[in-house]
Amino acid sequence: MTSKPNKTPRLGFPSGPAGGWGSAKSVGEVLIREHVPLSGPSLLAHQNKPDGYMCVSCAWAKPAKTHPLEFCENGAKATAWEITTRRADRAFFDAHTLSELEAWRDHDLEEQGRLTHPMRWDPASDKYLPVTWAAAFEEIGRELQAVAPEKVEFYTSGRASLETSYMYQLFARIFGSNNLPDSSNMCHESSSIALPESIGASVGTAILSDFQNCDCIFYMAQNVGTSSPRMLHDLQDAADRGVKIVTFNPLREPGLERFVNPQAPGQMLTGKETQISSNYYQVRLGGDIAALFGICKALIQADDALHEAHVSKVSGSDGTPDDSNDAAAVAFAASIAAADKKHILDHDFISQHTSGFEEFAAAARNYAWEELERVSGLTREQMTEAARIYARSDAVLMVYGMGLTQHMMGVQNVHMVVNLALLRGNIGKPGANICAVRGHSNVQGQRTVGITEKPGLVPLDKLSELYHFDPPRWQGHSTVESCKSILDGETKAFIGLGGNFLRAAPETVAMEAAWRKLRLTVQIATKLNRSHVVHGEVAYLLPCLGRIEIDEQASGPQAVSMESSVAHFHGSRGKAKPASSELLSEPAIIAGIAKATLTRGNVPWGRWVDDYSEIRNAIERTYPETFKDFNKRLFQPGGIPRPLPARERKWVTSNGKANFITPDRLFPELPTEAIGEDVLHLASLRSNDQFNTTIYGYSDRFRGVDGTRQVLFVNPQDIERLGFADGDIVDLITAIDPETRRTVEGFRIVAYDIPKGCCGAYYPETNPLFPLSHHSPQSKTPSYKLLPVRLSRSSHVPLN
Ligand SMILES: Nc1nc2c(c(=O)[nH]1)N[C@H]1C(S)=C(S)[C@@H](COP(=O)(O)OP(=O)(O)OC[C@H]3O[C@@H](n4cnc5c(=O)[nH]c(N)nc54)[C@H](O)[C@@H]3O)O[C@H]1N2
Ligand SMILES: Nc1nc2c(c(=O)[nH]1)N[C@H]1C(S)=C(S)[C@@H](COP(=O)(O)OP(=O)(O)OC[C@H]3O[C@@H](n4cnc5c(=O)[nH]c(N)nc54)[C@H](O)[C@@H]3O)O[C@H]1N2
Ligand SMILES: [Mo]
Repeated sequence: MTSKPNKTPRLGFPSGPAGGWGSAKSVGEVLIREHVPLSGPSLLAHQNKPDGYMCVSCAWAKPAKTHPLEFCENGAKATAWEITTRRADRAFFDAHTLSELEAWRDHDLEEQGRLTHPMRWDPASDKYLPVTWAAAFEEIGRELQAVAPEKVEFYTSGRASLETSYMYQLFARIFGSNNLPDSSNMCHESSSIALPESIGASVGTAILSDFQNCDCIFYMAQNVGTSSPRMLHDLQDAADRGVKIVTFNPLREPGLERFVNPQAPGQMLTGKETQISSNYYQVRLGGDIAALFGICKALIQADDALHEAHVSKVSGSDGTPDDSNDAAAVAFAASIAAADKKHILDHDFISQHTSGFEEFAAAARNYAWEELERVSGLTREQMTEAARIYARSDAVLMVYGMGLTQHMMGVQNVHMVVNLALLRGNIGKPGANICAVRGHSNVQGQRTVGITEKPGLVPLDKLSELYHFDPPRWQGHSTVESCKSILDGETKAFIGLGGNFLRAAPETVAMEAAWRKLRLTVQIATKLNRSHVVHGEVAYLLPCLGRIEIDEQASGPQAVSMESSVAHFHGSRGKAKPASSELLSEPAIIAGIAKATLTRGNVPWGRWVDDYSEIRNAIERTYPETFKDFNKRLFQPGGIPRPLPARERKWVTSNGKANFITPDRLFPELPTEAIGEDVLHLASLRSNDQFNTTIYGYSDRFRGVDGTRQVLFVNPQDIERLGFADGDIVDLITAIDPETRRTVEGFRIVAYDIPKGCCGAYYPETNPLFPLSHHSPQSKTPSYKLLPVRLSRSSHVPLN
């Protein structure tokens, strides 16, 4: 299986546009690859439709007026991956020991297909053997009862439904633990910290109609063609209306440049492409704070110039600018005035709604252009050009993704996005808002119903009143903290509701060693992955229904719900026959474990499983405003909008204002050993043929890579400077904390259009390089988009 030879890698072929025939071909191939029966394509017609099922891939908005087919290439891949006819069944687990499976690649493990039956690891044979659900619940309950609550981690990956998530956090809290780390800790946590401080919202404020009402989009650090392809429709419509799409991304990402709508026959036949990005700025990794400061500086200086000209006119002088305002700012101001815009900064908005402007403006004025150029990798002209586009636009939408959040200064990155928006009142009016593009299909919603390690974000008193227990008030573990606790040997038990924790988290090598020492690992999953194969002393693998499958309970087929990236709740009804008759739903599994474990609380676990509308009633009782008439509105076309005060310019911050928050530096402080001519900054990236740690295949057609994932994208001048050639095989070595040698081996250098000093390679292959300590101190989000590394010529053959 693992020895399956790969075809010779193809690298550097010209990539087509996003969408188009490449996408259609890819959908076809994946349906065949996953042995999806002919009913597969008709199933896809229900994807993201009211009364259909919500895609298991990304969290992008589901419009009220749907396209005939409301799915994309990667949504179809995710669906095929779930409804595959392949099975990791009894025969499979009978044939392989776990030690043997440890040598398998991520792709090969999941490629075995859906898990079919509950299993327990048997130490004698080193195999997962079948167990009954009752026996599994009974032993897990007994094991949990023997551990102190703070020594258990209740992890979730962001696709579990609102119903499942609500039950899960309640179970953890009644058990006595706030250790509810989730994938969001590695993802948009920097937004969850920054946005409340800046605008008093825990999530982005944009909704779908903002794409129709904006006249400019700042598109930062998100790879739409791969990560949320359905958004390309919204971007295409905007571009067709003449909206400027100003992109900031170190890599030249073809998916951000051109798009052919695969669902528009006319466009497919004529090959008509829409240019997505009107301006493309290849900022350095981690250079966004400097770039945004540069744009703000250009705006503030021009505003100063305009103001001075005005003051001198009133005071009767000749209006010549003084030394503090140079000619460029005056020219900028004049061009904006000529474009008939009344002002450069929206001073009315700033004085009425914000706090902290003077300090921020002073910082922007003080930074020297040379410094902003050096750190951002952009020229002053580029930053000024972006500022000019910004100042000429009346409603600017700020869209961003992981390239901003997964940084040491991820929180400050998000503060800067808001600072720029506040300068011209670009929050809380049609077309002007913050769009934090979420990853997993319900990662935003999980937080909304209490999956969080921070007790302050949960209505604990309400839970206590409803379920008669005393909730723990201590601060629980985030993902990074749970890793630390596992590494320290403090944590004894890990419950994983989805995800592939060992591959998604940093510090892979030490984590795997510590993982094996856990007393109990329980994994609730659909497919086999590394976090199941490496396991604790007592280990369970519990297979669950996927969202696309029919979930039949005592009261009939059930629906579940999730929250999209634009804060709308949607119902979802499975349509496919379950992969096996032995699967349980996630709510049923949680209820099973909870009943076997808990001795307190008065939760009607059984009744909830019989009828999920009862869980929704409980959610509504807990959060009456957010989930008003939840059951009644579940399938409302376009979803149920979640109340977002910041959209109405109501700032739920400590001072009741929207806050300019000034970062105290432009770039993270790196230790001296990580600075040097031979050091490159590495970003870990997703290919177009993966969903997180799920590797569908070995093709990244946008970036011109096929047949391999062991590649390192490097600037051609760096390749030469460092004494390598395109195609050379190198090992990567982490440059920080060199006492611990962290390395990954056998990566093929690919010359790529990326700024000098930066490089990129795929996740999770690069995760062994990331030290656990290398994260944002505020959000604890790992700095997955900037790690200093050194390259060394390799004696290893690339794995694939
Ligand atoms: N097909 C597919 N879809 C997915 C996923 C998947 O793996 N596959 N994962 C889902 C999940 S959980 C998430 S969180 C999202 C992730 O979706 P994205 O937010 O798109 O995340 P990435 O693809 O990791 O990286 C985003 C982009 O950031 C750029 N970048 C890196 N560093 C910087 C920087 O310092 N500054 C700037 N300006 N840009 C930078 C990279 O070049 C890349 O284009 O997608 C979701 N959807
Ligand atoms: N270096 C680096 N590391 C990263 C990132 C990065 O950009 N760079 N990104 C981070 C981000 S943003 C994220 S969100 C994480 C996510 O990383 P992952 O943990 O990979 O997230 P998932 O895609 O949820 O996990 C896949 C597994 O979920 C299980 N699964 C699939 N569907 C279901 C279901 O319906 N129910 C259940 N119970 N299980 C299911 C399957 O068994 C599958 O193996 O990775 C993070 N790690
Ligand atoms: Mo994510």
